[in-house]
Amino acid sequence: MSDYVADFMGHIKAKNPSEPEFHQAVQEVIESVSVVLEKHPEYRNAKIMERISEPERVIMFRVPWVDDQGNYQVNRGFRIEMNSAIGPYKGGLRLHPSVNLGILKFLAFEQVFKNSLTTLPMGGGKGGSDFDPKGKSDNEVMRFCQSFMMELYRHIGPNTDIPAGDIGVGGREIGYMFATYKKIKIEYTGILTGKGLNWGGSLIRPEATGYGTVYFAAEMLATRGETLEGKTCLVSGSGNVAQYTTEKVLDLGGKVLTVSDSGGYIFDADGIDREKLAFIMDLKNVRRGRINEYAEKFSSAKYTAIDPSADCNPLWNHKADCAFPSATQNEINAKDAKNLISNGVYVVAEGANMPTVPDGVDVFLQNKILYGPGKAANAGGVAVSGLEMSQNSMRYSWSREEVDNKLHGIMKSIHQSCVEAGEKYNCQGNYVNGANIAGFVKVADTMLDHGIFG
Ligand code: NDP
Ligand code: 2IT
Repeated sequence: MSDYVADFMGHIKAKNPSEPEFHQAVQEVIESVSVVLEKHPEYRNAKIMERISEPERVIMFRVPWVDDQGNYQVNRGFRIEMNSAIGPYKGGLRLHPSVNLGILKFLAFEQVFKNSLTTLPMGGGKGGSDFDPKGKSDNEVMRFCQSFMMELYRHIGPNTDIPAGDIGVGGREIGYMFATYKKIKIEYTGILTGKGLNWGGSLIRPEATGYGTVYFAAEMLATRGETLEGKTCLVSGSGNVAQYTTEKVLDLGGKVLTVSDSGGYIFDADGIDREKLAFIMDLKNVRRGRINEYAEKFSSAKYTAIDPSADCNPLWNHKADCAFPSATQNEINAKDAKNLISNGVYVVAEGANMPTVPDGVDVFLQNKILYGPGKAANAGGVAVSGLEMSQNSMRYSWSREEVDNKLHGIMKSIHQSCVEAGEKYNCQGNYVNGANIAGFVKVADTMLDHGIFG
């Protein structure tokens, strides 16, 4: 089997050059599911891994727009329609200067397994652009979003492909894109999730990823008879996922010591309370400022700039019980992972997608900590997107409590699926293998049912 895995990865790398993040995501899955492939030759005979790692469709397009000075600008837009075996393509849109084909392919690939774990009928996709929303006016963001949707509208639909938010895409961008689609198609329909409450959005969708990640951490802790009460937590990022992770940690009696942005992080020895969290939400969502302002406002906090070229990130070098990486991919390297362990961290729940490099994952697994990988731990966001789609189809909306209960139930079920897959394939306690195997089997069985076009 190790020959098969090596040959398979050689082929992936040759066929998808210069896409290291995609290689990384595929490598993790093939390593996890190799035991399943060994036991079930039908998956290998039907070339499931070869097919699942090839996007069904990749759309790449020019996004021209005019800035506030009247200058023409051009960005590159993408939508990766990765896999539609179990439902229409579903996944977010990322607007960040680092966006490229390989990064979106890794995200779309992860999304296939994540969406499968949610129990809801959603295939996997991802899209976005190398447009940088930082420093842009609302009007510039609107013109960009309109131009982006003027191409994307041809490829999406409520039963075809339903994008949502990710880094750099929140309620504002979804609003501009939704209105553009409606204007072109003369159709009021759920083609995006993360919509505003007045126009088809679901309660709890903004909160869902962060809340879900904390629910997942609580489930992992429950396997050791523990709760989040009194636990100290390190959170990275200060966007959507970090904010609602912080809120739910507070709800469950924990204490968040850090948040960050791409410039640096703050350490608040007293913990981020609700008033301070409200300050962060206003700073990041309304004023769109930098996190160093937090330390200027609250004397209990210290700001430290992060040097991306340094060999480790000082945020991960503080005494704590739990870590919730909630910024971006590969933000925890092997040294950071060792620092976390030596500082007493024994719960890592990934709000971000693939925030830990493979050597860092090995450190967590070797130390047998409670490590919840992103595709399981952060699936609450897309799960509530799925619930938003259900509500749109019914022309109805559920209460906050109803959606939160469903989210909580889904996170428990994802945790249970990971545990059961781990037990079945003799890797108890390994949530990486558990999540990859459980997510894979449902999609793979469907692809078998559908034959060569599956
Ligand atoms: P936001 O845009 O709301 O916030 C992103 C945060 O991460 C910001 O604080 C940002 O800092 C920081 N960040 C982004 N890129 C980098 C980078 N290259 N280096 C350092 N810091 C960075 O995004 P979200 O909170 O929505 O997303 C965060 C993570 O969670 C991503 O990995 C995303 O894929 C994942 N995720 C999101 C879901 C959702 O529903 N939104 C669902 C599941 C996963 P700055 O402002 O300085 O750029
Ligand atoms: O990575 C993710 O799961 C998301 N960005 C959310 C996708 C969605 O369709 O809600």
